[in-house]
Amino acid sequence: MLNEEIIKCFAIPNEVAEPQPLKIGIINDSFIVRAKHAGERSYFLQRINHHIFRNVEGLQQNIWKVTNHIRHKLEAAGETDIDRKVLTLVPTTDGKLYYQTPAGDYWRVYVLIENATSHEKVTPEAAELTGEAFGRFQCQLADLPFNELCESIPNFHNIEFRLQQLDEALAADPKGRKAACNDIIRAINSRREDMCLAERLFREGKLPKHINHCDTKVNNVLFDQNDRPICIVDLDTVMPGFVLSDFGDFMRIAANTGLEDDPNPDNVHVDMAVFEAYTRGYLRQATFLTDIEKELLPYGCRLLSYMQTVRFFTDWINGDTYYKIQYPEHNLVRTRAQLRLVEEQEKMEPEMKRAISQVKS
Ligand code: GN1
Ligand code: MG
Repeated sequence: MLNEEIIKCFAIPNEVAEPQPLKIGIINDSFIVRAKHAGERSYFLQRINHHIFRNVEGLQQNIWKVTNHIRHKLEAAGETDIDRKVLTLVPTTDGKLYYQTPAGDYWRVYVLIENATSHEKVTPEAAELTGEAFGRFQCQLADLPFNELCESIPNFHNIEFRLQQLDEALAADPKGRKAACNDIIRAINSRREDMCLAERLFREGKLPKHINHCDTKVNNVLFDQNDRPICIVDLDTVMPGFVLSDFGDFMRIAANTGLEDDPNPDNVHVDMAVFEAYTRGYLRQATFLTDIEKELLPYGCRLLSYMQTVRFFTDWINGDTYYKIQYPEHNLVRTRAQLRLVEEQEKMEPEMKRAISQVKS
């Protein structure tokens, strides 16, 4: 089916031009659909990667619930320009949240947010505003019962499950890569118990779950022309989880002086300026946090770096079946860079705690 035929299946009231491909993201395919007449709405068409997101119905329901919930909050607060502050899904002509082609592909359409940009790197100033944006996002969703959403990728941020996947990979060792990785295996094993703390606290009823974004990278925030965050995007992984996930995943990427896949782990340190700035912005908005959630924020940083270490390492052992790689040892390099980040975050934990306590006072 041609993309211009697909777009006709959605309830778009105005005349639009042919979809044009956009080079963003590595999971879904995205297209921009411009209005034919000035002053009318343009749209954002996406093919959903249903190999990764197997429950497209559940995924789209999640996005629908979350965006409507936020929209109602913005309306109640008397905000203007709401279509720029929350994503708007456009249903199909028969009222569904996605269109499935006869060939079995899944498509969805959002209203395009005009005159907005995203950033890959973050300055402390931008980190503070981004912290506010994600804090506000979580706060807006804090009264939406977490079990109203499904896990669009089951056990996505469940470290016990990720360790089990690693154990299965190591037992099979399909590429014979295990023998050369004893140092990594030791480093992962020595931290297992500590890293499963959050899941244990949840089972004991001590740590709550909330709705999380689960992909809190800086490039998932749209900024306006004055470089102020306006809208959180990429809602595919919005699902129940610990607030630690969103805080920790942002810090994993942004409060790191090195790269996620830095070939030289010595470049990897915690960027405390970014950590402090994001924390300041985040805590200003995330007023719903319980004491234990606040206390565990530095732990959340380690947890997410550790989880990513385990996920990259599992993919290395499995023979690179999940993450796209740019060179043969990429997943091993990623694993070592993330493991170093865990070690650095362990060292900096007292500093992080101090920074958090200063924000509170
Ligand atoms: C994937 O594709 P991207 O960059 O949005 C992954 C995240 C990982 C990240 C590591 C659905 O995200 O969980 O943290 O790679 N997303 C999925 O770079 O697995
Ligand atoms: Mg993503």
